[in-house]
Amino acid sequence: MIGKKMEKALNEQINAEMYSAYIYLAMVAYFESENLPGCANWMRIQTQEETAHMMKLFDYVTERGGRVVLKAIDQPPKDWKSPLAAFEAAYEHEQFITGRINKLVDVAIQEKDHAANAFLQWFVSEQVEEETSADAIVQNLKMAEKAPGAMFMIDRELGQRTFTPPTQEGA
Ligand code: OFO
Repeated sequence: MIGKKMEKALNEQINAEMYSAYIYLAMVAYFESENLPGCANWMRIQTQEETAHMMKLFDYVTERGGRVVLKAIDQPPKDWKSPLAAFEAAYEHEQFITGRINKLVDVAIQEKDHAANAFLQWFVSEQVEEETSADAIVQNLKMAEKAPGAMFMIDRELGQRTFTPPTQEGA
């Protein structure tokens, strides 16, 4: 059975993951409007990943005898001043989410909830990947600013990304 404090903290993270899905969905719309289908595809996959993260938390709370309570999702921004600015915002957002995951682990430790701590370790590892992948694209886009045609190549590469559900990643 999950404790009330852990249940509340995980419910807040469910909302945060939904916001993550929402902000990346707003980026899909932005990139589509900029005629960058590859960037839009990358963000579309990111939205699917965030939804999967949310469901992973949802199922855990339910399995542990807790109650999921959904709250309103904040409105994300509509526009970014450049593709680089959008990916920088994505990288910053992932750093924010990493901080939230670390605080959730702190709650699990304080509450002596070893099951929640073990469950959350998947998210700890996932955040390393989330930050690394967003930062790599930021670095590529920074280099592309000085190379004509590079944006086309990056967009094409980002168009190759496909979605792998977390359950197929050994989690
Ligand atoms: Fe759910 O990892 Fe990104 O936000």
